[in-house]
Amino acid sequence: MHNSQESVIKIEIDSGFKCKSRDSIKKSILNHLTYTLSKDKFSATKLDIYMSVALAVKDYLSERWSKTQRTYHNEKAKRVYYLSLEFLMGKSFLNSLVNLGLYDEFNDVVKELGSSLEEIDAAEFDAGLGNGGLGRLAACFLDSMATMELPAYGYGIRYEYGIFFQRIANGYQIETPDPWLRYGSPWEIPRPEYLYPVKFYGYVQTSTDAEGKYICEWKGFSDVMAMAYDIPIPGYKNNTVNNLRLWAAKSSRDFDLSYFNHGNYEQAVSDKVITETLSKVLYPNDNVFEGKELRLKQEYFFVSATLQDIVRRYKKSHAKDFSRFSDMNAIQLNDTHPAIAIAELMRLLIDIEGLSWDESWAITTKTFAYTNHTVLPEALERWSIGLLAKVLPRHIQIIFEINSRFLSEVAGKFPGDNNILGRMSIIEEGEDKKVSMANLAIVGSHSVNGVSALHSGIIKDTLFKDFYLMWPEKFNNKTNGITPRRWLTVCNPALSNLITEAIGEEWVKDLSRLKKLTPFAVDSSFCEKWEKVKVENKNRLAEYILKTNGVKVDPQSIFDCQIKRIHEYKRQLLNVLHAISLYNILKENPKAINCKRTVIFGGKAAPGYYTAKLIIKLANSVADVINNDPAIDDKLKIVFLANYGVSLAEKIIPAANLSEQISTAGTEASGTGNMKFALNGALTIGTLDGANVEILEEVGKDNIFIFGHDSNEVNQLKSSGYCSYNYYNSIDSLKQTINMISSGFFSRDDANRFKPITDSLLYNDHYLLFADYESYMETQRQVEKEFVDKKIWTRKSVFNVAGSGKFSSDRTIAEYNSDIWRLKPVPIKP
Ligand code: NBX
Ligand code: IMP
Repeated sequence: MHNSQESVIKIEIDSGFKCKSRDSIKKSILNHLTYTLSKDKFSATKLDIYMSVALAVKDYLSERWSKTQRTYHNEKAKRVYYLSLEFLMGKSFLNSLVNLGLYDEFNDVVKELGSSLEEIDAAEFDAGLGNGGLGRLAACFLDSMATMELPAYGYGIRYEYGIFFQRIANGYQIETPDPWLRYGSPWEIPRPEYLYPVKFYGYVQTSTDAEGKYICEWKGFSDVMAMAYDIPIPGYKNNTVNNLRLWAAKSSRDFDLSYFNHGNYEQAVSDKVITETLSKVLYPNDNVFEGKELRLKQEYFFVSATLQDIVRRYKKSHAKDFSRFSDMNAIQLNDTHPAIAIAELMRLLIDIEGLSWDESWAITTKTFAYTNHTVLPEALERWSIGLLAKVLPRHIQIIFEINSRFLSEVAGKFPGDNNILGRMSIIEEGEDKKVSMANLAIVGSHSVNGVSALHSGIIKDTLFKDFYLMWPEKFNNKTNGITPRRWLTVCNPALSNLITEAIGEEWVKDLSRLKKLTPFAVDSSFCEKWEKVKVENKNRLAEYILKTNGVKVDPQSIFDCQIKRIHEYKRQLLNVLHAISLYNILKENPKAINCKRTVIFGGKAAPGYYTAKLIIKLANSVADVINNDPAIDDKLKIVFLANYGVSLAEKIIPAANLSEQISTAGTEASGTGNMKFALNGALTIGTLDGANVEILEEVGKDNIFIFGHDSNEVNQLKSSGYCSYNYYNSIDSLKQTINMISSGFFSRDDANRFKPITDSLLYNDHYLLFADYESYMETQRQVEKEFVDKKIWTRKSVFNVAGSGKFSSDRTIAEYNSDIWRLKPVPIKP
């Protein structure tokens, strides 16, 4: 440690919380403007206003943050650490106000100062430190853990560049960097005193000490420093403020003056730049593994700094007695991205703390729990042995040792079965040997969970079948959830208020109370208000669409939304095929369907994912043709909204009527967008995949549109030699649609542009779009019939909200806690 964490203040500074009066708030904002930013009424920009108001909000967070951390120490609480390479936080301003219970006060003060909460919110950059569902789930979990008063910490990387910005130019995705820290973030607190060295490369030297004990030493390494930045995570209307600690890479040379003094100055500066690239940028892949050295180093960098911090905190109360470590700490691994932590904790306990292998292994397996988020084979992390051995020479030894002990156990359990050893081995044999991080995570954890009932079943029956046979008690399900604060209170205040008027405000902390809305579904004056809220939300989105895309959409049309990462398994293409087929129906007879439709797409494609990018171009090309064809009487519009992320989701979801959740059954682990839509009164059209299955159970079959093959039927189709070409040949409208795409109807300047898409559908169709096409078409016709009857639709909309109670991340976190972590809530006194 280069900078002591020892406090130098000897007086008591806990003087209670700041006054929440409008006067104090105003004073605090003006103080920040005047003293922190040195601005006045002649020079304050929009950014200055945002900064000074945000800093005033942070003052309220800071005092609660300190008190929360002090209380955890004083009460020697058991803690949970949520380790994730991604935290998709979005904006913090409005969410902090709502959680602090200061929304109305700030609203008034800010108006008095000549601004508005909306304007201030617009000046904030999203913290986009994640790709999609997995990263946003981590953010929802932080909110729930703080709301439930659990001593919880998020740990991750402070990427200088988050998920790229997406622009659409000529229908194509263009990526530009996301410099979210360009003007600094008012929410983060740099902590230069929390600074840890992280080692890479080098070799392991073995020896025996005076007592004959075998010693391993990591030598010849180079190191990078990890410096902490903290972000406060407030609970909803309690005094808890938990901590999200993100690590930034700093050159270790910065802390070594002689390097600059005696070395080559230019070399010194360029070395510094190279080491600091470690935390520069988030890898923009979603559900795909890319075996890059820099990514492996990111994973280890944050894991190593985090475990050093956890051990430091533990030792403050337990010194070198590690026997209580797993009683005091739970570590949850968000997928396998941080799974190297299992080898790292073993290394710390054995090489640094001097514990035996067996003691260390018992502590490790009792501490770790692993959450799987995908069954897609291309997403599973499998690091090549050569790379791992080069970057982490000690860890590869530890992994081999874990594996050899584990395989002896397997051999004892399944005598004579040699195949099972190969299937369960952490080391995958082959020309280029690989370390299966999923297998390591399962072996090193006491709990393995999937993220929906269906997905957890698939894990047990197929993906991790052998492990389930060996340790059935390790496996469990934790159906995902979303925080009702951001995904209803903050993003849809009008609906939120209407619900509170009807059933009281307790639903915000106990979402199961939404059940009480059920009788209101038949109350016509309530339903009128409900409809009005939705229409107002749609009007706002229509304005936004006009501004960004120049397309005029009818707020009376059905807002049909598919917003998520672009991926073949999510089948945005099936949605596009439907839009073209619908266009063909309307071309033939504009009166054939008397329901107007606006199809809204949003989503980023990984920059290296060729097919996903071509799908974006296709959606935009189809939109161009259809939106400009007067023959269909404005019955159908298609828009692709650029730069989908948390903030855009908060605009779209409250305005949606129809939620598209149409992945091939068995591929989407859970989905969480599906839950956000239902909570905001949209009806789902979906397959029996992921959490859709549970949404169906909660809202009832009359209030959701289910179509297509279920996961068993998908498996049967695939094993009996699925041939998509037969569907093409026998379904006329499908044939017409595919022929239009392949003949250049949507690409007049290059008839072959979309051939890769049509060829892959005709001759492979890995995700069975053709097999589900007819059922999807029929179900969409049913949707139209029901949408034109406003009364019926609104009733179903209310039933969807009433049935969403299960999908609060508070419920999910309560289950993690009672089944896996077993923490006692620690309330923070005012
Ligand atoms: O995790 C997602 C699943 O696809 C969703 O079904 C699920 O609801 C969600 C939360 O459980 N997975 C996901 O978002 N994965 C990634 O973003 C990802 C990122 C990097 C990577 C692999 C996967 N290397
Ligand atoms: P950490 O949990 O050790 O990382 O410390 C986080 C914060 O908790 C510190 O900044 C202090 O505000 C508080 N804290 C740390 N140590 C103690 C202690 O021994 N008693 C009470 N509060 C503490």
